[in-house]
Amino acid sequence: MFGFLRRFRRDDKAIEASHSEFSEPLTESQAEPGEPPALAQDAPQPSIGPVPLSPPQEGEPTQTPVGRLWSSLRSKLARTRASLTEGLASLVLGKKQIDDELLEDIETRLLLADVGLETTQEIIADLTRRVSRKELKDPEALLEALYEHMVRLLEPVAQPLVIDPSKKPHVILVVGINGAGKTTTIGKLGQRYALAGHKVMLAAGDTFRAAAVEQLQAWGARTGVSVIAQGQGADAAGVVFDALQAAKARGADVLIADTAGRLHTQGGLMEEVKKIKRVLAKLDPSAPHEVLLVLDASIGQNALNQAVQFNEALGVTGLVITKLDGTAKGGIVFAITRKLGLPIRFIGVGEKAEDLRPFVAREFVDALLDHES
Ligand SMILES: Nc1nc2c(ncn2[C@@H]2O[C@H](COP(=O)(O)OP(=O)(O)OP(=O)(O)O)[C@@H](O)[C@H]2O)c(=O)[nH]1
Ligand SMILES: [Mg+2]
Repeated sequence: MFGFLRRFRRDDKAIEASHSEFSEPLTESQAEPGEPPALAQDAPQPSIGPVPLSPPQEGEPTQTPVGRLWSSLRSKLARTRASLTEGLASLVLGKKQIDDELLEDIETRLLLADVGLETTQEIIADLTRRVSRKELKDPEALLEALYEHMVRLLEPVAQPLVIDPSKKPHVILVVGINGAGKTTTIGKLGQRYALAGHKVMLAAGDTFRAAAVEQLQAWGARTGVSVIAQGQGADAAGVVFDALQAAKARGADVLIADTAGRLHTQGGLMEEVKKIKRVLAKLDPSAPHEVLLVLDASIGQNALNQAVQFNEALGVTGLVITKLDGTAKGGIVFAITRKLGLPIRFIGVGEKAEDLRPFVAREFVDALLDHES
């Protein structure tokens, strides 16, 4: 069931009932930009028949942590969801037949959300084929098929980052271009693993940018995680080498190494990060155990080329896609998946420590399409 269809139906009923003495005005504040306004929570509700049991809507109080998480991911991905679902309800409801207009509208929305031409065409071709075989009986069934198709595309890459307890420490090397969100992601990851009971250390391997070390130290102080650092201008590979030695000596479970932002076109800087990788392997031949590439979702299709080049140079083993909260182009996750097929470990949906979420395909598509599983 899609929340935007249910709300749209409910609002229709509310408008019909708006002259009733029980009805109260709809409030703007509960609606997200671009979404039809929801009914005030404590207003007497007109009778609209059975409402399916569903997760809470934004703005509703939630009792359980699971409820809070669900509601919050939906609100974090609001921009992409709005661009994918806005106005779709009016196009779907009241239609008995699936027509070309609806298929074209879905195609345009997928393209605008940066899902990418190839993936969009593949999805539309699949839906069209199923319509012509009469497998999809009405527009709502079409949307369900779209939803399932999108989940199927992402499920193979939704692979969590598992900390191997036999590695002491499990070394995570974090790479990416300037401003992608590497240091912030490391701060969030440090907190996540520390809360999970791991002994975590961070290595301040960005010795290039002024204040990079302080930024990591501030995260360490905030989350109670130790940071191994030297000053700005120190040799990055040397800092990371020393950090691994210290982490081994202290029996750390996880070491996460920050690196300076670099473009894949900057040959010298790419060599530097390759060197970091090599020196880690001198102390532990199996390290780094994860090369985590951080990609900024808001830079759209440019992220694709970067990812390919970083992968070729460094053998990326996992991705974090950040800033999905600030963009209407969250469909880039599908384009990245098609191009690379690399495991997506986490998504970043804000600047706070708790705004790093393990990537779960169904939960992600639920939030994008306002779907309630
Ligand atoms: N909205 C939002 N902002 C984010 C997210 N992740 C990081 N940021 C912000 O993006 C900006 C850059 O983040 P950094 O972590 O410094 O990025 P970086 O890759 O370490 O940058 P360099 O070290 O300069 O290469 C900061 O203002 C972060 O707060 C996210 O998921 N959502
Ligand atoms: Mg940084």
